[in-house]
Amino acid sequence: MPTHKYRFCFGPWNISPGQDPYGPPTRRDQPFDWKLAQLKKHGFDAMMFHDDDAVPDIDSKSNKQIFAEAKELKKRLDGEGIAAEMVAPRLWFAPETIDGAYTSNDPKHRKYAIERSKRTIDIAKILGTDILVLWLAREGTYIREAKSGRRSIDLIVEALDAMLAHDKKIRIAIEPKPNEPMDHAYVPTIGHALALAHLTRDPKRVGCLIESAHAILAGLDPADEIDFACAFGKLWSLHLNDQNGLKYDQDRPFGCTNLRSAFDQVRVLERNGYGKRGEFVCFDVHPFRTTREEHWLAHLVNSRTTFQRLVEKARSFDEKAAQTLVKDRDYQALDQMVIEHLLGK
Ligand code: XUL
Ligand code: MN
Repeated sequence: MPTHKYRFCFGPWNISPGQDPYGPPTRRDQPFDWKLAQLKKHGFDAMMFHDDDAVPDIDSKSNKQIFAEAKELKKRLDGEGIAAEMVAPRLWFAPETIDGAYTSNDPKHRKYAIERSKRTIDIAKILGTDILVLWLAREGTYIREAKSGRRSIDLIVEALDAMLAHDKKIRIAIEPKPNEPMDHAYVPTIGHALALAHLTRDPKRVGCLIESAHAILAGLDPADEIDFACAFGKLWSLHLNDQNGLKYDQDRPFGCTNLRSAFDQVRVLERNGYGKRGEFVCFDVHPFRTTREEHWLAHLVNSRTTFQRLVEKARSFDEKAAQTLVKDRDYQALDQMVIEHLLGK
């Protein structure tokens, strides 16, 4: 099996202060500079950005100010030797996106969402990445009768077309999630994301980002989702984490709940040569609420360690022996072979 080195990243939101809907933060919030220093100190290669991680209070700033601040950030990143992996418009916070962004029933709010997405593309360009990530957080419904599903698809395609036209180089990676904050999202799986690409003006520039927890929430196997996206050459980014069943989005450390599923994800990444075309392995994980400040980066470092240990496991897995068992249709023995391999025998 050909080998290569992986490059790792996370976002500033992954060093979170611990609040949940039932209680306040348990750690003091830290400024961006501290987070960047932590990323570097722990040997990560790149940072992911929401538009307002890159340019705080973006809605109150002129384009001139936005571009100047993005350029300033680019200088700092270059100085630290840190790449920007992607930029994503945070289209779920502003009053304009209460009823959705591209699918809002209010045309003024749809316009706001598209304009903000174009600014995000400009920021991505300044930061030196051609990846725009779209987590379509509020593109869905709280009640089925509030929107037309068909019209919503047309509106999402219209918005994607406006973004593709705004910049000839930008690639859009859609990050599907089936629910939360919505009851049902319009783009819940990788199949939906890649089908949408074909309705746009430039299908080649619309791909996807897979998050393990989001696939699990859709009742799907993250490894199969990875294989599906790779069959189309469309896996442009990745949020590895874990999720214990059909609950709220947990963003647990990679491998925390289901080590075998984590092994399967790493195995298909290896098989598909993920990372060889410049893609990064990102961890969209959060510290537990109970985590003390002195252990604040542990969930990220541990996720990377688990990933690297599983790369070794994938590379040392006896594929020939496995294929013999497949040929004999002895899946019971194959099952035990995987378990013994993971247990270290
Ligand atoms: C939400 C989620 C986001 C995106 C970035 O569940 O995963 O953090 O990854 O917008
Ligand atoms: Mn994510």
